[in-house]
Amino acid sequence: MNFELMASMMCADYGKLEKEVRTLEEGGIDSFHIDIMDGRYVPNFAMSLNDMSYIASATKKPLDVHLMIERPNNNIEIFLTKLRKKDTIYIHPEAEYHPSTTLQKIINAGMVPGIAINPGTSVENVYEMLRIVKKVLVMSVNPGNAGQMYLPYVGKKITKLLALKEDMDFEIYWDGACGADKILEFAPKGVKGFVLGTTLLFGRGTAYGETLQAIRELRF
Ligand code: S6P
Ligand code: MG
Repeated sequence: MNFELMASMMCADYGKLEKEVRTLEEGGIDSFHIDIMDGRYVPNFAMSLNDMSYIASATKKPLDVHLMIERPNNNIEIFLTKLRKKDTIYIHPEAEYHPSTTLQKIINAGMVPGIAINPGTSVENVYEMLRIVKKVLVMSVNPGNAGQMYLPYVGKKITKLLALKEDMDFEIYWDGACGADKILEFAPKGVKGFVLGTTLLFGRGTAYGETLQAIRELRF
């Protein structure tokens, strides 16, 4: 089955970041998920521009940059200049007065535009933006931290999005508390990719390559 696996780099070991990137790449990760948090839109700070730029320089794989910041339009040029064309930028529509303007800047820069949808945000609230973006990151935990519990009501929203994705031309990605059970259930339904954090990939005492291979060998 064809699906993508992304590593949530806020969960990595920063004492050996170079090795973390290399091992994940050799283990077959598809892209590096970069959570940027400003301490305002979410009650946490995570990943600096330096972290992001270092990882971009250390890998040829795409970066998947998830902006959990207020008014991303105020700072979007910083990201557009530091990232590569193959990279994705997700914004949270709730954090922006005019999210379509910010998304247009991402498109104009030749990068991949995405929105992240919070557990409490409805598909209807972001409906028009689904025509603009290429990727929709469905959050199955509230944004701000790794290691949280899955919120089961998010499953219904994914069903709604799956019904829209062909006509509106976007792909669906999963972010938060992703275990093998979620991949088994949602990859066959058409969810395109999964962000892996502490639930499945990091801090579990298993080599990344082994975990990634085990996921690829899941029987659907
Ligand atoms: C949460 C963030 C996510 C987490 C990821 C961690 O605000 O956007 O990308 O890093 O959910 O995975 P886990 O398995 O620890 O929940
Ligand atoms: Mg994220």
